[in-house]
Amino acid sequence: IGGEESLEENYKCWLQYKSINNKDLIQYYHYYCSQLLSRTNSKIIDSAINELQTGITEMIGNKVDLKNNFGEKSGIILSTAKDIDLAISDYNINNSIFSKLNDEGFLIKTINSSKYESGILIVGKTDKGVLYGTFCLLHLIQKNEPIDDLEIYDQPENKLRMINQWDNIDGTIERGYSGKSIFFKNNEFIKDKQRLIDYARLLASIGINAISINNVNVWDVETKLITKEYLYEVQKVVSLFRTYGIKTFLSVNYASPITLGELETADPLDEDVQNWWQLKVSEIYNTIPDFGGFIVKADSEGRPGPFSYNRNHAEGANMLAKALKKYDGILIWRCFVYNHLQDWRDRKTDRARAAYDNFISLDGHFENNVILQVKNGPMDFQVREPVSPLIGAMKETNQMLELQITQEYTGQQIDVCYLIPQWKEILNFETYSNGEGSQVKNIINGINNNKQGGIAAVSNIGADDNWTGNGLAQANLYGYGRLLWNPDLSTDMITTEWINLTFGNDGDINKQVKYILLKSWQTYENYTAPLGVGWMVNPHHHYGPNIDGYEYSAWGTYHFADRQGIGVDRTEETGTGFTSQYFQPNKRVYESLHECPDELLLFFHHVPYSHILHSGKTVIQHIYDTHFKGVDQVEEFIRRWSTLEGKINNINFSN
Ligand code: GCV
Repeated sequence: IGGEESLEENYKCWLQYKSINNKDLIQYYHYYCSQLLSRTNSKIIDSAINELQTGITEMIGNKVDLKNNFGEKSGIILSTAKDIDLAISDYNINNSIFSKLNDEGFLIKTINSSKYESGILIVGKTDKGVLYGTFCLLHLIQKNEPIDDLEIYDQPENKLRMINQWDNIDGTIERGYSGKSIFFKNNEFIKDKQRLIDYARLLASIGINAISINNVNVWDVETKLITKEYLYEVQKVVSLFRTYGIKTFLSVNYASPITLGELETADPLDEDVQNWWQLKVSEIYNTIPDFGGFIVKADSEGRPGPFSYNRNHAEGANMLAKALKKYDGILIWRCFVYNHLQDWRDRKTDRARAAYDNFISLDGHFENNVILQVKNGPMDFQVREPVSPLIGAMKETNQMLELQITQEYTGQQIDVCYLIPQWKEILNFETYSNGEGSQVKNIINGINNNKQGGIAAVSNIGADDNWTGNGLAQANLYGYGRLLWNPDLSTDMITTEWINLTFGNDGDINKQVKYILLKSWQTYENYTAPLGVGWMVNPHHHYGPNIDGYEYSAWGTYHFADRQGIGVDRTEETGTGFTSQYFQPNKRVYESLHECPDELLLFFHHVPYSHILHSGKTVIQHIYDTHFKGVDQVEEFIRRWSTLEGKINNINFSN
């Protein structure tokens, strides 16, 4: 098991395009897909054509010819809505539904016309829609589904669907567990771009439309990415992603004018600083007219920011946003701002409060091309945290959600931990910020409220042959894209899709892999940090277990366990008052020892070990039992996975 074939399969992820063996099916697909024509010319549609030619050829063994007309036979027709006459009666297209689709939406329809070209029509509102429709059709074929009566309308439910790379220009990746960067090496851009093209294909196939290519911790060399020295290389990456409908962003150093040695201050209210950024931004857009914009980590974990000049974060962000606005650029400003030099004896300061406390009073003060990027929880991507109370609380400000695909605190791609169930819970969380119906997914998408918005997540890929170190972690990247496209897709459906596209349609594989994936998040929680306690990891590298790893440190991440009890009192009545940042009834539920859900108990309350949970067990018994249960569950995973030997080529699914 293993060898060349599995290497290639691992690399292809969910774009396997495995050949279909059933002769009847091949003939049937051949009937609809043996030729191809495009009514629209664009680079993005060229990517769709390439993908169709590769994918269909590999799956059904026949070359797909690009034609100007089909003659008697049928084929695939690509077009944007404006380049095709949708009113043709043979097409029988409900024009009114189509006109309601957003700019990235598409229609796939099987047409049997006697007068016009017949076959499968993929019409996008724009060329991006055509590309998304193309991947949708290819996935249907890979899943061996019928295509003779298709009528699919689909569109993304989030405006910005973004990936954040935490890649450093020396080739390392902060919190990366899958090898080195595919972008950079030894302070240069990697010249061979094949890996990036394949990454762009993977991302486009799940609907990702934006990427930032360097770490939010922007060190000295990376600061130069916005200078002549590197801009030309940035432009090459932008052009490559552009052909897959993906906008490219850069993380920038707030103190760039100083670090680059051109000014002595980075004060956002200083005129020289403002002019410096305006010139810088115009230089970037002169080179790269469709550049996405900047992402900024300011006043966070030692990075520079407006606080150094006694300016608030609206003043800090707006200065950059104004420079970008002229070019329709977006400024993504992270809310991960907290004191990382805390005294562990001080129980009044609460890191969980920080994002809200730093930003809430600035609501309505940001330029309309600023989007605040808020981590899903108030701390930092723990296996279990409540949803950040800042989400929804800033009603006059654009917000987007930040998730972490890379498994920094969830097993570092050594342990299996499928995060889709966690993300579904977050997206469905009812904030009550505007009464009922204010779930996270409705606040941040930018669609329901006609604002800018969406979701970003820290990538889990690297230069490993299988991209993600542990092959099962590919499912997190796949599921991330699918959830961004439509947060209402069920976990079960996304998981089945991923398994079928990656491993084929075998019933046993489906059953066992699904079992493992669906149980893995809770299993990981069981054997690491139950009841919302968090941080049971070794310092710096964050792979556990270490109960007191962060207890007597400056990072603000404590569990306050002693011989009497455990947990952080974040109530308004006796604790840090963090609970008061929530809207009712969430505030009441978290404040109350009796109503607080078990899984978050130690996040909100300090209790004796003998405290009885809703489950009827004491806290200490729960901690014992879950740890033993977690180990049993992992053993069961191993047992089930080994039953697939001989069925999965790439059973040694790690590098
Ligand atoms: C990029 C956590 C991580 C850091 C990361 C930071 C952030 O603290 O451990 O590696 O820095 O989050 O999100 O900025």
